[in-house]
Amino acid sequence: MGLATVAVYSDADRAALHVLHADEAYRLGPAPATESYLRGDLILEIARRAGADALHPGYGFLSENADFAEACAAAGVTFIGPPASAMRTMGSKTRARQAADAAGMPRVPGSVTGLVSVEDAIRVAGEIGYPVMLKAAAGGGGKGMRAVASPEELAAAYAAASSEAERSFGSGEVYLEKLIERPRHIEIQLMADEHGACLYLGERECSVQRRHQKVIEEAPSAVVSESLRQRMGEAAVRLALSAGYVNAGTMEFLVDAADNFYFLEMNTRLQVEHPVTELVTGLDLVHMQLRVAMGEPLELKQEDVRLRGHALECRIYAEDPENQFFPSPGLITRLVQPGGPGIREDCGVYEGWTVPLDYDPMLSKLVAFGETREQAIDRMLRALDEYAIGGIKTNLGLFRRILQDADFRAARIDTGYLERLLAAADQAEADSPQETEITEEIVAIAAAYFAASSRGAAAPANEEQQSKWAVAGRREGLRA
Ligand code: MV4
Repeated sequence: MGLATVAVYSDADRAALHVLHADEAYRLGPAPATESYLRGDLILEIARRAGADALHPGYGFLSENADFAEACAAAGVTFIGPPASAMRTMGSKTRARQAADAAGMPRVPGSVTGLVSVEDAIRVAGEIGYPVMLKAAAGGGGKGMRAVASPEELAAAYAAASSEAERSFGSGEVYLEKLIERPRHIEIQLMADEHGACLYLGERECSVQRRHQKVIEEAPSAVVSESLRQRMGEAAVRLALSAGYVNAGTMEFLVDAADNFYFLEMNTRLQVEHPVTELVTGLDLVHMQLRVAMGEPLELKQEDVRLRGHALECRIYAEDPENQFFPSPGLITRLVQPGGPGIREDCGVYEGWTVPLDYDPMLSKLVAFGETREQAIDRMLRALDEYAIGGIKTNLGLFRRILQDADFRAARIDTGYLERLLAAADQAEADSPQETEITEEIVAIAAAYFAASSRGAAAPANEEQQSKWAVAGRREGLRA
């Protein structure tokens, strides 16, 4: 588009990759986000100094902050995102549930206003039936959430959820939902313009997660039929239009074993996992966001949106899988990045960069595309083999385990899948601990083996292939 870019950075990010890429960069303040990336006033002061026409809020930080969107408008800077009013409607889960009802969108049974007392909670839970889930109206991402199996547990859970919500979000408002067992987490990507058009751009399967952090996302979902996609997509478009939504957004759903779908909440920003949607739709979502923000109408019609192939994203983090996925920031001493057919890497780091401990330690998003889910998985495994990150601990090894797991390959996944896989691995380790000491002798044997195997043919994946190549090689050798 030929647009110049202006980056902002905190002291911890002085040499971050986004700063090196931008045309200009300005310091915000010290590392803590409250003194830098959450300072809307400083950000808008820089926008004014730099002469920026528009601002992309990215993910996290102020990206879903309606007051900030309004402050941008007041400063004459176009906020690349939805109107503040739509952000406010969706920011309150109870208001979003009321909007869902008004738009005929299926949602999880339960209350659509905050609970006023324990007695109120007991009454509502009795109506919808146990087990139930208490949730924070201002929440999202699992904070202030409590599953409750019986009326006896409800009073304590209500007090705990409400005080956690108060501490985390400054509002103790909680509401009740029926608990959906072993759900899948599936979300619909939307893009709306200022002229009343709204498209659904297919779904993403986000069930592979740990502690409410997504680990692998894919598009399309292996279990969503064309008919389910259309029903979810059309319901999502109806709700978005009724909320006055504009720009990119995502509606999250729980889908149960019988393919019932229930609206959960809406994310009023572009999401980390948007590349998998880009690969299967062939669309550039950020480009569309910019054009929509310039007031242009969407050129596409819904029937022009076609899904092709399959895409997966692995979220690569600086964390230690051997130590409860504890963050592992530090100096990246070596970085070998994969490439080739069907591989896209959206990376935020470089060799020689020190991953700061101040923020979420996501390093990179490795994305694989294939004509089929199986090809996308195999390409991802090949890319993971090529990938090397030195100096820090990463979760790269975890993806190999998941992508080789029979349940994952058969798409038998729900939101509890990864936690079960990790628990099974921990159990196997406890049953037969692998604590072989790496002695000098073992190192010598490994070195000798490596030298011997790399002199001959490298061990190929399958023996039949090996013999064919070996035969061809011997024939060439004899000819020479
Ligand atoms: C639920 C649920 C089951 N029943 N609501 C977790 C985060 C928040 N956004 C919604 N979450 C859930 N809500 C009802 N009524 C199960 C979850 C849930 C979950 C949802 C999406 C992705 C991963 C999850 C992991 C555990 C629980």
